[in-house]
Amino acid sequence: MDATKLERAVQALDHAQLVVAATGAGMSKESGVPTFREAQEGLWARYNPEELASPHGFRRDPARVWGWYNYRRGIVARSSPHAGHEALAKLEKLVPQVAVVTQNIDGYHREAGSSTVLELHGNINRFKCFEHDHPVDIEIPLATGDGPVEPPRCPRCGSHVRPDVVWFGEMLPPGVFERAESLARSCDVMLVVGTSGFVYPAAALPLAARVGGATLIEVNTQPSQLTEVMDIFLQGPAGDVLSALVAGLAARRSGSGHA
Ligand code: BV8
Repeated sequence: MDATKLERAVQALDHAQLVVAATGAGMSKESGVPTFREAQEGLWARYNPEELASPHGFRRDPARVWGWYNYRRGIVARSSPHAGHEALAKLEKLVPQVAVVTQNIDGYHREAGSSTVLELHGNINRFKCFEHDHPVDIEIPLATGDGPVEPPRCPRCGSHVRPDVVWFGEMLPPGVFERAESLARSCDVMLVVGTSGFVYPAAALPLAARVGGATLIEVNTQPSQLTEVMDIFLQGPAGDVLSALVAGLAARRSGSGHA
């Protein structure tokens, strides 16, 4: 990791009132959760993820899609947030306001202690019914295999239960993106962590931050679709880089005697 770039990033954080961390699947990779496109391991290698994560994919074969989410839910349940999630939670003690805007559905940011988390694409551990979005509060046994599983039925209307996540072609939860966009436009620093920048409207948030005059800092193991609009690109895994950023800021503060 480039020490000069890291120092520049720490300086930007040191002067920030509001920091927004925009995170994607790469944020959870070191927790052992495969990134979205890599989730196609084994049985899932032959399906297009945008096919599985879609209403028509579910309508066409509810058991295959439900089984895929069971398999992913099992991975999430058997793992936990890593040092990078914890670093973002710690950042709240060093910066007046921190908001996490995540594309991830694993709930790890809240679990690690972040207090303001916007889940743009929902949560894999929340359920609703397919036909009427009735919230469905059920305990789902953790998947043992990764094959198709017939989804349960809504107790109110009898339609299939589905994960309460945003599928391709579906609108984001009302108000969530608008709030994320307004935070992006007014933040001083946006950390863009572990996202390839392919999926909209999430990928538009760094552009909104840029328009708002924020310093854009990307943390990724490789360049993404967004790297060219970044002010600073810190190449490396989220856990290492975010931990180094927050440690650098804490050291700067204790060294200079700031509170
Ligand atoms: C919508 C929940 C209005 C489900 C997800 C043509 C052009 C532009 C847009 C569109 C288009 N056609 C259709 C659209 C809209 C579409 C879209 O963007 N499609 C893309 C494919 C072009 N968007 C939608 O449909 C959205 N809704 O627009 O509503 C509307 C309504 C009707 C009709 C039209 C429009 C809804 C999108 C939400 C879909 N749901 N997730 C689930 O998870 O199962 S998306 C899902 O995939 C994730 O949530 C995430 O958003 C995305 C994966 O992207 P990333 O998170 O970036 O992950 P990825 O694997 O791609 O990259 C990982 C990155 O991490 C890499 O850069 C890698 O280098 C890095 N990395 C790896 N290891 C590490 C690391 N970085 C740091 N540390 C590491 N250790």
